[in-house]
Amino acid sequence: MTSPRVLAVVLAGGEGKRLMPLTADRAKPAVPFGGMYRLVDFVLSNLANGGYLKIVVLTQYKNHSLDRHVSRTWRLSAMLGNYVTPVPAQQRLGPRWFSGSADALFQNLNLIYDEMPEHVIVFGADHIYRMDPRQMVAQHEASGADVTVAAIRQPLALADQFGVIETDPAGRKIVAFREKPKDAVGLTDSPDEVYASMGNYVFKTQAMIDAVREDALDPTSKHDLGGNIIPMLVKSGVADVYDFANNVVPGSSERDRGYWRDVGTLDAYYEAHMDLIAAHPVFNLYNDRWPIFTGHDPLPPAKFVHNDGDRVGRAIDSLVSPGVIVSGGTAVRSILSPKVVLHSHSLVEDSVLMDNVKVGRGAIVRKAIVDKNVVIPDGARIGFDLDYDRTRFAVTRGGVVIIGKNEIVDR
Ligand code: ADQ
Repeated sequence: MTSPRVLAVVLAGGEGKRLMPLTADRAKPAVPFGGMYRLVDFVLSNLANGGYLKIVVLTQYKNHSLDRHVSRTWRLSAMLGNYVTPVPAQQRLGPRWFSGSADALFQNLNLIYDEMPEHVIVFGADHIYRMDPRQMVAQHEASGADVTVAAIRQPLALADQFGVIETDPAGRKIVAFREKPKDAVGLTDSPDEVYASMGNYVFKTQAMIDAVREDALDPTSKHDLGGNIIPMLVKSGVADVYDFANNVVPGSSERDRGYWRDVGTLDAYYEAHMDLIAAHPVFNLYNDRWPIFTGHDPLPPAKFVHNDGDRVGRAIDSLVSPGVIVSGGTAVRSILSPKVVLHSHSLVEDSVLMDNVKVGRGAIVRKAIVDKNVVIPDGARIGFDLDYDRTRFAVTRGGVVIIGKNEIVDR
């Protein structure tokens, strides 16, 4: 059997308000992650590894760095008919920008007509995970459903952040879908969990076109996929669930199977980083049978210098990117992005330093996320006195200090 023709649409218009200040001047899917990546690289890598190489990326808010990253990094062979194309909201129909995700699809129906696929994959761009989308498409094709929604068990306490799914007893057909309900109840076999939509869908093309067109005519609709389109298709009785627990990615291990993180808040974003640095991480960046692709300017290798007297240039339980110079400073349980410099006697612990952060002599940084280009002056203390830090930076509920891009830091 030949594979069906599939077009992939990546929804990358999220504003990411809860990730402020990291989203002050970049869209959420463009937020850096894991030293070398941006959030959007995870979904694009999943699609590319699955062989889905016709991809449009719908962007919206503050899309400059996102568009630049996608068009520079994700250049596929046009000769073979492959593409990853960012489509900014301004280029779409009419004077208004689109509102919800269903409106984004509606305004881009021309891209669907151009390609005439049999199925349309619509995936979000805000998650850290590995998934083989071919397995979901195969189920969708075999069942003949109009839409198949990927789902994962999540804590009941988080139900109001997700689309919550109820299935028939066989666990296949969706009988109810409620977007971010405040009164969700747990699963019968696990009262502290709900079955949550991952915001990843596979549609039969015509079913999707009909649904978003009908929705566009409804003045009361929020034009949201989770809030409007999926409930509409559930009512017509042709919506199925795809259980992410059944997805097996080549090269994955028992440990990292089923890993999926919604990094919607700063604490979740921080925790997902900490997931990377354990000796046997629950999310393994080193699975080369399902690589996470990204792109960077060519940079020299990371360098560790000055290990004399009381100075030590070293990194322990950390990820260290190209272009980093650890010059007589120490990093522990931290992520150092390209071009970070740690000067003599500095100490960085349990922290995420983004591109080009400079840590001065004797400075100490603890449990912090430091955005691009920030200079931590000699002798500064970050993450020691959270009351003081709160007067100058954001500090999360979990006690993580966040220093925004280009912010000036005093000692
Ligand atoms: P949310 O993430 O809250 O819930 P939404 O804000 O619509 O829903 O974002 C979904 C995806 O679409 C994100 O990747 C976002 O970047 C993007 N997006 C949003 N509006 C867009 C627009 N106008 N144009 C382009 N892209 C846009 C969704 C589902 C829930 C599900 C969670 C899982 O609605 O049912 O449980 O994802 O995290």
